[in-house]
Amino acid sequence: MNDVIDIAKHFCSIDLIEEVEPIGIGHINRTYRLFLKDGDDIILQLINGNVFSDIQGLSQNVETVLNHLSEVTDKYPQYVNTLSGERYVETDDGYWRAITAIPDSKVWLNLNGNSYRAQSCGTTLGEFHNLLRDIDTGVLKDILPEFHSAKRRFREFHEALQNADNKRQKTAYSQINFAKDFENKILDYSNDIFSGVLPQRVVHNDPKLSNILFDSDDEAICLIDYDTVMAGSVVTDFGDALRTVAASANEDEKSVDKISFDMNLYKQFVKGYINEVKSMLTDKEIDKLYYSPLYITFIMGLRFLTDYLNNDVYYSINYDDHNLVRAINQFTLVKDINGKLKEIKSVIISDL
Ligand code: GN1
Ligand code: MG
Repeated sequence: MNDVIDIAKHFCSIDLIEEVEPIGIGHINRTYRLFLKDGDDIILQLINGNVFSDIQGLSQNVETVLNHLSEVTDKYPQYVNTLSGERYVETDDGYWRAITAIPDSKVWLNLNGNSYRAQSCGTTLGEFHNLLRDIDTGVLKDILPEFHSAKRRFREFHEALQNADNKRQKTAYSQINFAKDFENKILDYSNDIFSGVLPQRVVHNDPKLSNILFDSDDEAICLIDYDTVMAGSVVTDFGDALRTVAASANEDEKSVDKISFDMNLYKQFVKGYINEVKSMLTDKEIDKLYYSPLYITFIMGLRFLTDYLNNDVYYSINYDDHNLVRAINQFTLVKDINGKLKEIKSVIISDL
């Protein structure tokens, strides 16, 4: 942990540091909590430079959003500059940056049917969209172009397929076919949401359940992990949150019979979300909401499958077939959502 303490010294006085603890379950960055004697703990992160090449743009986006939020609420963390006023510290390993920790908070990987928490997640995402509606999206850098575009993700999938070794192609045979079967439908929807008809807004782009902090009363406090905040459509955030909030099992679950889309959790989430954004959403956005949980879950499955075919170069893995397990998991959820689309649509209409 010595290397982390060496970095921590740039953000606070070394005498204040009580303990350093690795935290988080992110697939990409490395995260630590610095426990400080004054109680104002700090979250320190090493940014993965293979994924985030524009560190300047990334930190500018995060700072812009957190500064804006801190003007209107104290629920969100604040950006912590180094003691000499820099946004991050550069080392041989990459770039380190810090934000304040939210005291007495915790995360859930699965809601286990808890509908109160599901509604609170919806409220928190809606509030996030609402609180950021005044930011001019032009000031945010597009640091991960076409992040949720199916066009990009299918392009990468087909490239991976061409280069993948035979063994992995064979093992992933059914998932590859599943992806191809959905291709046209997914591309059509992607075209609809990214062709410029929907308003550009500030969106989170990774509002999964484990990026929502809760207090001890089961109330969601705020969203964390702002690295993917960019201009985009709130429609994809809606689906991305539900991908995990309404999933009966978490993203790494291997037993497919445990994986389904929980309609009750879905309904509660929608209630919370729509209540916050009712006056802000346009008819075109509302129209597109219902298909988004399927779309984003599919995109995530496709990305895991692509990484599996690429021999695991993007997401960190804990065992050999981890990315394939994740892809099977997400595609299982897609199948279940697909069968429930009619009801999914009717819930949104009844909440408006
Ligand atoms: C990645 O690193 P993490 O866990 O915050 C990914 C997201 C995916 C997510 C899947 C920059 O997020 O897009 O939704 O894994 N982030 C990036 O759990 O690719
Ligand atoms: Mg993330």
